[in-house]
Amino acid sequence: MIDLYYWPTGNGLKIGILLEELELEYRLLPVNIREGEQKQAAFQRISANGRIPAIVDHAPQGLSEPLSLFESGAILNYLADKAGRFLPAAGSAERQKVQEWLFWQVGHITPYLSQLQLFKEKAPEPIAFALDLLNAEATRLYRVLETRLSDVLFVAGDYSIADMAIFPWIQPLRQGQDLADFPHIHAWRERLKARPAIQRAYAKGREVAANERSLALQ
Ligand SMILES: N[C@@H](CCC(=O)N[C@@H](CS)C(=O)NCC(=O)O)C(=O)O
Repeated sequence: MIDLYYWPTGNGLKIGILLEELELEYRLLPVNIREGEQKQAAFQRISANGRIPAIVDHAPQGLSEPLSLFESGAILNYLADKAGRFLPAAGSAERQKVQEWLFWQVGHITPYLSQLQLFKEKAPEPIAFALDLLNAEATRLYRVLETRLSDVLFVAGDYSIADMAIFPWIQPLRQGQDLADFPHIHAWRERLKARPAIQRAYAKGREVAANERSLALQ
């Protein structure tokens, strides 16, 4: 059994998608980050950085004690390896491609797009310097993804945890982007939206907090 400490944001949804794709048995444990529950000591014993998502695997292979993990990239890698799906075998070039795009998502997409959303949606007054910089970076990142998807159907070739990490963060309306300018991203996104596992993950997210903006698929 896997416990998923979760809120339906971009980073939470990534793990929900993978667990649904893998059809592993898991328990969704909401951590209401809008009410500050991520600051509670009990949660921070599992997630030292005080952020969702985090997991506890109560039956880790080859270990006698439960294993807890935080950081969405580490969790995606761990679960995909545990199930032997959506992440090619160690030592293969295909695995390195998944890692390349997964690290790109964790290192660029989440930090810049989350800051853009923060400055657009939460700043008490518009700060032109930050908005210009972050809008330009968002467009640049969309171009990187568009160029890649003009060559391949999924970012690392086959559908993988890298697509699952990127998908919840592509919210064009919210991020001031027009997918008419990015037809390959549009087609990739429609392919992913049609996957039953992704639909189930979003439905579970809506049961937890229907108004979370990351759940909007426009
Ligand atoms: N690098 C982390 C980022 C996690 C993260 O930023 N989580 C957000 C929700 S998407 C959070 O817990 N925010 C609560 C807060 O800012 O206090 C990961 O990939 O897991």
